[in-house]
Amino acid sequence: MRIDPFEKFAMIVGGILLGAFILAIAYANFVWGVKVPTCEVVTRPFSKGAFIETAPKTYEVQVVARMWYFDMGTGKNEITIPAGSKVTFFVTSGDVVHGIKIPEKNINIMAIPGVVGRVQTTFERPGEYLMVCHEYCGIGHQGMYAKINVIQ
Ligand SMILES: [Cu+2]
Repeated sequence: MRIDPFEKFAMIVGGILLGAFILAIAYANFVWGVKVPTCEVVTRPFSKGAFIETAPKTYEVQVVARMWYFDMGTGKNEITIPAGSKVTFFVTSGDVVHGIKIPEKNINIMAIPGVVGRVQTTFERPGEYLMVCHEYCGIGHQGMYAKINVIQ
């Protein structure tokens, strides 16, 4: 069977790119500790935010994205944690599709009604980290953000 040289070239380039992407994901995972966001199939969607300290410097945050704020169970649009804290975010939406991005931590996860997403990260350095909505969700979208205050 004869294979067109251009098709062969496209398949080789495609294979090389696929391998490069897999290596990049593996490198980010094992060297930088970046975890690929996952869907929690066994966790029931929740309707209220929660901020729970499960161990010293270890937190679980249930985030409910709503028009146009992130409910994290603290009564305000922010949480405060000490430097070095490991935080697991469980993310869902109470209305439409939103997105959560924490640019400094390379976190980008969708907030989808009826689905719980999970992503984990460690905040090593003190500072103010913005959590912004990156999925257009209505007229108040541009003001939809929350803060993660990491203190010394
Ligand atoms: Cu939004």
